[in-house]
Amino acid sequence: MVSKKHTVHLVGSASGIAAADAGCWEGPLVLEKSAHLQKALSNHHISYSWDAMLEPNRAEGAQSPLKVVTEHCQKLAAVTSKLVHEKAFFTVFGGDHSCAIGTWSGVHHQLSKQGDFGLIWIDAHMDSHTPETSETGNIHGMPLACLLGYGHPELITILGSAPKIKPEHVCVIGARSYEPGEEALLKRLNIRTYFMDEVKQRGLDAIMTEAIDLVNKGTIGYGITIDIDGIDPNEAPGTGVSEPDGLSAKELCNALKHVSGDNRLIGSEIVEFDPHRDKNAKTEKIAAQLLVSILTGEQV
Ligand SMILES: [Mn+2]
Repeated sequence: MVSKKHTVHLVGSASGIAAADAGCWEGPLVLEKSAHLQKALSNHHISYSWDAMLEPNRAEGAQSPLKVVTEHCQKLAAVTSKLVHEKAFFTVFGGDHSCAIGTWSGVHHQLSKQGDFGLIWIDAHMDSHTPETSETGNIHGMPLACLLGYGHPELITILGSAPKIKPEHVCVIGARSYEPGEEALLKRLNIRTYFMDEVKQRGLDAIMTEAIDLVNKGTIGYGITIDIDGIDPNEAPGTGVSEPDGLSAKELCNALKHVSGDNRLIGSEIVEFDPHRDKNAKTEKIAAQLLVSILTGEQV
């Protein structure tokens, strides 16, 4: 009944340049060598390859963060575009969440002639700032707005014109920390946002089922992007901007069975794992569990 994905193409986005605390840049490098990840994948008979490990140009003072992030996302978009062309199921490991601009611009580049795609955005935050509403200017607070066509011109037009995705094809799950400017944008665009209160009330299983219906309406497929900070920091301390009262990792892995069995799932993303803040590899193990659940619907 469940169509399992036995092969996954892994891509690392080893960049934290768009975040205030850049520690997450090493997340993908740690996962590439992670015995926990290797064991989880082999226990579930999943074959995998690391197709790319992209590192941004960190030459100090040479370029603005905007330029570095733009170039980095262009490279990432080229990788995901190629993988989608090859019908290869992918998971991008970030790095800060600005990688989503690259990941999903690449998907858009490959699929836009065929139709629109949807996106499930799991996150404690809304990531929907524009340069006008952001107090910090940190680009990792802007990727969803960018994909919707709002933001720095060079970021919203990576591998093609803006927008990459339509508001009616997006939903946000787990939001609990945000600022008025980004909340106003999502409200104005009428984007379905499942705040933590609603998730607690209805359960993640029901929410995920509804979210999948939403991203499947009027689209030819959809993606999922999971920010580690969506999960409760007691369970997943290894992330840069943690917020209390988050999703249960177990409940999230369980709910992912609904996407794993769905052939319309194009690719996935797991971001903001910061190994420097991790405790006893708790978050590293959760990243591995999330991947297994996305691929097989099974729990580690
Ligand atoms: Mn995020």
